[in-house]
Amino acid sequence: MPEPGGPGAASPAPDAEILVERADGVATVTLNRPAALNALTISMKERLLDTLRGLGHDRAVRAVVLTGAGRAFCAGQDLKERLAPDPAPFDEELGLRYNPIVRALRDLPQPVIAAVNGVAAGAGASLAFACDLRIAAEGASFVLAFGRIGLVPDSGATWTLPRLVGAARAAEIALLGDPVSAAEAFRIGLVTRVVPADALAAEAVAMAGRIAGLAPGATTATKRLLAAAFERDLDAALDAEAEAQAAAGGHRDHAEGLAAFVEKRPPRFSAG
Ligand code: T3D
Repeated sequence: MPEPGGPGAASPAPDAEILVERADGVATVTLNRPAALNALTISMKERLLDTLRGLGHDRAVRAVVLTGAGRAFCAGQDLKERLAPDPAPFDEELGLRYNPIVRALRDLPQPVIAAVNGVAAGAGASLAFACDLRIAAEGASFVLAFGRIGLVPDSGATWTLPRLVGAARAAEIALLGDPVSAAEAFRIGLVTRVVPADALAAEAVAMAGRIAGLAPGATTATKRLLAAAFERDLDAALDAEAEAQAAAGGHRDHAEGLAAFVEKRPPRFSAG
């Protein structure tokens, strides 16, 4: 039974808007408003941010899966909340809620896998783009729906999408706003795997579990190096790799990895 989101949360509340399930070094975070396609309310965004920040301090968690309950991954901003009297100003909504979530995904020491179970629209797509890896169910799709309601792509989409699929494809996806099917997302490299819907959760957890079995310090350093790759020139990247490798090579997990290799046994890496 997933537990409600937030560090230390314990009592089951299956109606909570953010669910967290921990097992074997993997935390699965589920956006849980299926009747509204997991559209994001203020309370949900605040809970998601708290949850991600809490997971960042949880040394037992080595990898995170982000997914949605029901038939959607996330339909982005809850538009009905925006139509309510006195909606939060856009700069507040982005500055205090969406952007910190995107930064939290980037800053987490653990890699995050988006398990895109259905439509990912608007900021829901942006969340998936901000994850380290994306896998999708066969019926999933990505829609940069912002233009249809007179908005611009936000929550990092104008930054992440060109890096993921290149400038030309990003321009077509963002400017036309047509749905990108899972098959097309795979073809253009937006997702790395497409699986039947009923296999997605197991596939995501298995992938996360493989990451959870690796040396955590080296995994975090790899995430950081990849995240910075497009901001560095080759010389800076080589220097950053050398620095990270010196740290990894001096860690007991490297010695353990070498010992496990020569002893022909699985390594027993540290807890983080
Ligand atoms: O603060 C700010 O506003 C700034 C930040 C902005 C970030 C953004 O995310 S802006 C973009 C917001 N998202 C959208 O524009 C997407 C809106 N939704 C859709 O275009 C479609 O629902 C989908 C393409 C995602 C799915 O279509 P479909 O036909 O499969 O489902 P549906 O029938 O449209 O929706 C099912 C239910 O979910 C429906 O509720 P009902 O009528 O059965 O009670 C629908 O109203 C609800 N729903 C879907 N998306 C949202 C939503 N409710 C609130 N907000 C939504 N975004």
